Parts: sequence; C-alpha cells; structure tokens
Amino acid sequence: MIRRFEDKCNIAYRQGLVGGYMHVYIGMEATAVGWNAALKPGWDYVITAYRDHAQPLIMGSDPVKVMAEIMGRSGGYSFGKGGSMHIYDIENCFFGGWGIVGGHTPLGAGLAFAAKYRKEDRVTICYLGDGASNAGVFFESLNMAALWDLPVIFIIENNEFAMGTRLEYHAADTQLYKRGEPFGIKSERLDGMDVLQVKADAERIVNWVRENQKPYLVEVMNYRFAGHGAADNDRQLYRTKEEEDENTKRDPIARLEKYLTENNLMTAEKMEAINVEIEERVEAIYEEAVNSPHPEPHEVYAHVYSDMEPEKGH
Ligand SMILES: Cc1ncc(C[n+]2csc(CCOP(=O)(O)OP(=O)(O)O)c2C)c(N)n1
Ligand SMILES: [Mg+2]
Repeated sequence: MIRRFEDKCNIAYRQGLVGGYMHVYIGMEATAVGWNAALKPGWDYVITAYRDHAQPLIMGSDPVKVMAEIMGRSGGYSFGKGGSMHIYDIENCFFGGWGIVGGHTPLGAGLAFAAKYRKEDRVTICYLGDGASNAGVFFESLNMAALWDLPVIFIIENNEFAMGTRLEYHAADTQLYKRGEPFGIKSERLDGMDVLQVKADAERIVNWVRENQKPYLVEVMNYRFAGHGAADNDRQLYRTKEEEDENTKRDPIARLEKYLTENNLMTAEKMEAINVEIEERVEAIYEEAVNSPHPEPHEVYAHVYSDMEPEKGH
C-alpha cells in the first residue's frame, strides 16, 4: 500500500499537482512497518522528519487526507497548507512531519516526557535520518532523554545519504548507533530490510523501553532507492548506477513476497490479486484527493496561532 501510494504521488508530482518538496520512503518500508507492528495503536507516539507518508498510512490515518495534503488541498491533514512534509494525525498519535533536519528530535524527547509526567506507559518513537544524527540538537535531546530517563526510542534510519552527501562524507564515525553511548543509552545497529526481523527486534526493544522507562537508540540499515526528493534527478552525481542496482535488489517487499511463496504461505496469484486491489484503492484515493479544492487565500492566516484573529490583520 505504501509503495503503490507513493508511486502515485510521484506521478502526481511530475504532473505538476504537488507543490514544494516531496520525499518518498520507497525501499525503506520494512522499517516503519516492522516498528509500527510493535506499538500499541492509538496509544504510543510517533514523530519523524519530512519523509513522512508511510507512518500515517500504517497508523490508521485517512489516506485521502494524506494524499490531499501532499497535493496542497484543503481536505488534507494540514488543510493543504503544509504539503508533503507536514502530515499530522494527533488522533492516531502521529506527530508529524517536520522539515528542519534534526529539529524534531527534542520534540520526540518532549512527547516521551509528557507521557512520563502524566504517568502513562506510552512509548515514543522518534525517527531521524543519518544526516540528522549530526545535528547538535540531537545530542542535546539524547542528553535530556538519558538524564530524565525518558521512554523514547530514537531510530536513526541510515539510508546511506543525506541529500546528495554520502554517509562517509558527512559522519566522522559512520557507526551511528554509537552516538547513544556517551550518554549511557542502550544502543544497537539493526537490519531495516527484512520486515519480520525488524518486527522481532522492535517488539523486544519497545517492551524493554516500556518496562524500564529509559531511552534507547537504534541505527537501522537501509538504502534510499530513489533520489533525495522528487526533484532530485541528478543522483548519478553522488552514486553509480551499479551501486543503485545492487542495493535495490534488496527490496524489502520483493523479499517478503519471496518468503511468502517459498514457505507456501501465499500464492503468487493471491499476491497479484492484492496488488490489483491496492492499485484500484490508490486510484480511488487519488480521485477523491484531487477533487478537494485548494485552500482559500484568506486561509493563510488560519491555524498559525491558536488565538489568531485574521480579520484584524494580526
Ligand atoms: C537544519 C537544516 N539544514 C539543512 C536542511 C536541508 N536538508 C533537507 S533534507 C537534508 C538531508 C538530511 O538527510 P538525512 O537526515 O539522512 O535524511 P533522509 O533524507 O536520508 O531521510 C538536508 C541537508 C534542512 N531541511 N534543515
Ligand atoms: Mg539519510
């Protein structure tokens, strides 16, 4: 569903129906799916950066509202004013969708603080990129999370690139999981491509964090199949075609399909039927989203501050 949904978003982008930036999660789906499977729906908190379409789709959000937001329509989660990078669905415990690299990591710690303060046994997952793991504010967040024993799991999604910069050009130590160690935070490097393995690891760690009320840091290894954003057409400047082809062979969806057929858990025909059904569903989602109008110009003043009085021109 995530893959087909984002394929459609890519088409919409190329048709000029998406304004601003758009970053797809293609190739990284096993990470969000596996970790989400370990969470209590509607209870545990999730926050991420701008590569944020997959999370709401698996957390129970309305896919029409997700696609409408991506296309800047008033029926979207941010009323069409946030776009692809600003999907939020508080009802389903998804707290966005943030464009400033690393800037959301203290918010991840803050969500965990709020849960702990209210004596609720919620676990917070805060995803961030390998590039974001260099941000100063991330180290401040790790410090406070460790100091206050916050039940937050920082997941560094190491997809080997920060925009057009390879990991070894941006990180002094490419073993990113070690960034938790100076703060005494339990830290591990884990696979991000085998969804069943991800789920097993996630269950173990989520349970540990819920029980022990302490932070955890995980580096998951995956690969960014596409360019940085939808407008990145020059990825051959920073990686070779051969490298890309080699890595995209590790497709987590193809891997799961292979597992299911080899173990006689699902036939190829059944999988194809699911694929067709999902494609039809995505078409219907697109139709509904694209028919939602763009926000009215005066809407630019609404939802900025809670006490905003647009008619007074504040
Ligand atoms: C503070 C800040 N600096 C720079 C940028 C521009 N920028 C957007 S994404 C990005 C790369 C981040 O890479 P990574 O954290 O690895 O995430 P990925 O895109 O791989 O998911 C940069 C430098 C930004 N949005 N915010
Ligand atoms: Mg990255």
